[in-house]
Amino acid sequence: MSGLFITLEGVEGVGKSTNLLFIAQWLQRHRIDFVQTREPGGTPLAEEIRELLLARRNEAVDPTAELLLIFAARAQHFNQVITPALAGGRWVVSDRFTDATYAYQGAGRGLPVAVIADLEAMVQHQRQPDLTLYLDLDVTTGLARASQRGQLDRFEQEEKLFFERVRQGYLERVAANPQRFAVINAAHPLDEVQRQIAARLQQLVDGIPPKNSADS
Ligand code: Z5A
Repeated sequence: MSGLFITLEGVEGVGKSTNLLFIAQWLQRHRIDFVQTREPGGTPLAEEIRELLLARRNEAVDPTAELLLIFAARAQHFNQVITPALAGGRWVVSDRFTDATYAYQGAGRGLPVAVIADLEAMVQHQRQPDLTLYLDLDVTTGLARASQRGQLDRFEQEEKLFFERVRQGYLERVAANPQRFAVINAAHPLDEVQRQIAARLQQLVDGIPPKNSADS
């Protein structure tokens, strides 16, 4: 039996890394065999591409070059890690996946959705995550949380308006795919956020589709 594919999405500082740890512990407690991974990245080559993408540089990065690098990393990750794990019955939990491309390169950078959709079809065919946990938070709070970390990477240097567009892009993805997304209100205290995540995971185990409300 194929494993299930879970992705975690959201703008800067919503708490993806923090909650990925919680999800890993939840799956371990429920004796579910899983692979924890991330995008861009997840294989040695894809991690090298991640470094290229995140590095601050004097040369402006062309948005199309950025998009193609992201999908190059994704092709490697999808074919070398995600697909074999799922085929072997393991679950896959990924910190970001293609929804991030629609949000950052589509809504954020203004690249055409049709181009992203073509690359998506080429790389992952029809495969979509079984559940996407979208952590929603206002951009000001997210950036304030993220700013507690060290030096900003190339994406983190973007202006607030860029992240507002990204958040809007995510919300449009949620509206277009209500059967796949579970919206988690990341403004709540961490224990409440994790209570909501655990409830969604339990629904997935029980075969119940998400209801897509931020405060259930
Ligand atoms: N990118 C792209 O452009 N296109 C794509 O297709 C893909 C990615 C796949 C790297 O992603 C960049 O790649 C990303 C978009 C681009 N850049 N940006 N921006 P990343 O996921 O590795 O980087 P990130 O977005 O900066 O995520 P992060 O650094 O891992 O942040 P986070 O995981 O969302 O937050 P956190 O580190 O878990 O939490 C931040 C702080 O908030 C921390 O102190 C926590 O303790 C605190 N926190 C967390 N939850 C709470 C709650 N509920 N209350 C209070 N405080 C909290």
